[in-house]
Amino acid sequence: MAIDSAGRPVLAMGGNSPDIEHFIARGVLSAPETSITSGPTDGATVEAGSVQFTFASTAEVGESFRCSLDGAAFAACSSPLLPPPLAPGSHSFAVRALDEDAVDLTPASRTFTVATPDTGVDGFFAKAKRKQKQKGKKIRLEVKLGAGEDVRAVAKAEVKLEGSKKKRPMTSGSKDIASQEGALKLKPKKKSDERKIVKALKRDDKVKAKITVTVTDAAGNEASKKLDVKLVRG
Ligand SMILES: [Ca+2]
Repeated sequence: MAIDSAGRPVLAMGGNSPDIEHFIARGVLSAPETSITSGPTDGATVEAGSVQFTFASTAEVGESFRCSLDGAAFAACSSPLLPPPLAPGSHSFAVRALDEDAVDLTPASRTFTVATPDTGVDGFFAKAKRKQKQKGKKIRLEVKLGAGEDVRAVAKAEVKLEGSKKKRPMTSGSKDIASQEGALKLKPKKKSDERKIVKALKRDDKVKAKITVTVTDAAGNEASKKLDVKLVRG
């Protein structure tokens, strides 16, 4: 085989023969180019467990791949590649194609970040006045709450009147607490309960309520707090 001035092999017969096509395909004349076709893009932040790469190359004969995760030695791999679960933080991925004779000397690579999983509600608190004063014919309980992130909040309560074991439900309905801090107002689910509570307060009976405040963050994590209060005539 003849060698040209640049050190490349040339075919004596020249022209566009099938032999040349074969030579190129075998990587003698050019190494395959590798490309990453899907997966985390450069600089992206992704959820742990969602990382998967697919890749392709220009190799035509005997294509295979070698992958490297976080700078480890290149090892045989195939597309799609689903790496083991990655710890939160920065990661890098590189892949190079090989064909029968040559290896891609310029691997395709991506650098990305795996997000810290959201496993809880940040900085949640809820509080209520121990004595909740009631005026007129409406019964209302109020709680204050907040969180270090946006949450959806709901408060529910069970009211017990002196001398009765019956639980009379109150609820606030759901509310978005996006400004870190907010309040929820609860009212009785039933008008008949509201009337009975008003009457009990007029008699100065003991009226107690157990409130449960529940918040849910954007990732679906829940936190809740129970608060014991008394209802008094105000
Ligand atoms: Ca959270």
